[in-house]
Amino acid sequence: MALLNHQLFAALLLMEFVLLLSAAESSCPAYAGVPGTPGHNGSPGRDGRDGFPGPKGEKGDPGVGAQGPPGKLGPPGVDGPKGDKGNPGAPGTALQSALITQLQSDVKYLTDRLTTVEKVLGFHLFKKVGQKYYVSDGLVGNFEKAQKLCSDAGAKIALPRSEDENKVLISMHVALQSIYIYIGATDKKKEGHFVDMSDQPLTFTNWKEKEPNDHNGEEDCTVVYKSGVWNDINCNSEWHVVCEL
Ligand SMILES: [Ca+2]
Ligand SMILES: [Ca+2]
Repeated sequence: MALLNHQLFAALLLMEFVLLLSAAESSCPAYAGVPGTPGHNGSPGRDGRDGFPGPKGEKGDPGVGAQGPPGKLGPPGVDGPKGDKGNPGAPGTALQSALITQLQSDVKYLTDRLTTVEKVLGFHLFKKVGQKYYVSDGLVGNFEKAQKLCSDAGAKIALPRSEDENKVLISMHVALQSIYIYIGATDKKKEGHFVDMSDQPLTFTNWKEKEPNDHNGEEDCTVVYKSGVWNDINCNSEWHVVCEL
């Protein structure tokens, strides 16, 4: 019975559908009716699946980073070749030239004095008077030997040029225990005309009374006594040798 009702209901529903369809297909226009109000927005749908990877993008601009700390010191380089000689310097001022000349003079003076002092220190006995040194090794000889001993030492045979120098030479007698000391004055070239070893006239003399007397015509050399007075004497006699620097 229920199945029959159901079939009947379906048949009626089909007839109504056919009638509606034929009405729609007829030439007679039908009234459209008033549109209904829009319905409410529905709830958001579910998230879609991930899409496929897009194309590769363009290369970006260079980045601008902060400068890093300085690196470690590298190993030393190899010495380069020697440079060319420089140009001559500008001429010095007059003051500089004067200063250089003075310094050169001072250096020469000091060098000469040092050379003298080194020679002095080569002798056992020496005494200083002014800028002069009297030196001796206590040797004895004739005048020719006396000259050679002194010249071999880069010195000259002693010759006092002043009272002070004569006094200091006398003081050598005490140390040498000598009677006479040869001094560099002779009249070999011209009798009675005593000169120094450079043939220059003597600027200081201290002859003993009645000397020089050229005793027996054989006295052309000179010695100094302990008292400081001078006497002409035979050049072959042997006396103490004192040199001067
Ligand atoms: Ca003489
Ligand atoms: Ca004499």
